[in-house]
Amino acid sequence: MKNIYQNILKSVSTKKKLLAVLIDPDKFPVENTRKFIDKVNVSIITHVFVGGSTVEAGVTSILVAEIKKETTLPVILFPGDVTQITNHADGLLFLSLISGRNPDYLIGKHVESISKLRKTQLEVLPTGYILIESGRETAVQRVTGTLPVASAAIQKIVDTAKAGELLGMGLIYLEAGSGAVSPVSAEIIKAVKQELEIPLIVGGGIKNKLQLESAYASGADMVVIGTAFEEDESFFDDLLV
Ligand code: 1GP
Repeated sequence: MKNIYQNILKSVSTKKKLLAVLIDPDKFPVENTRKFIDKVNVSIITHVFVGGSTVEAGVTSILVAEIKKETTLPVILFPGDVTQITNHADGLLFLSLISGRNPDYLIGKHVESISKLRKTQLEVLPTGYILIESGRETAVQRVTGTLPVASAAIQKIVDTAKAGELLGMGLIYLEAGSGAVSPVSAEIIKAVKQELEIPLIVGGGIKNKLQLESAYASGADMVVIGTAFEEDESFFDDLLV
């Protein structure tokens, strides 16, 4: 039985901070899996996310199967599209882009995914996904055709997160976008956390331990980092258990 969400709740209640490494199948050579996951296994990383805005069909499935061979950490899909759903993973972030007003990414893709999801045992994690402006256009913005919320519009971000919670979502994800120049600000994280009962995920543009700790201190329960590991694997050395 999968219990990814229950374990996240347990961590939040015991104030254990969570860290997910994001692997983008579009950029990650599958032959590097063992070497990369060996480093993940001796770090403070608690979850492996796999996904990207644009990934060739079939590639995710092969990569996830390889990752599962190398780690006991939960592997969770963070899909940009329905084609990235694979039963090799443990769970799926069922993301609804609640900062945007594109019906495809609010509910359309979800309906499309059901015939595929029915054939899997994935634990589905309903997640309110909020894209926050971070200085330049992000892949999520481009692919979804939506605008991020202005980073100064803190009340709007808080209200969007709360609306997601009241709609029954189990997680809220504040996203600055992969490779963002600046991560989601401490002020935004604090304001959202204060209002939420459900766990808060923060990602995008976090490149060092200081930024990671700042996100945690502001109230992030889980942080997601992709680019910093892609660009320099020595970052793992700062995050040893
Ligand atoms: C992107 O939040 C994730 O969806 C991670 O972002 O690649 O900037 O770490 P980075």
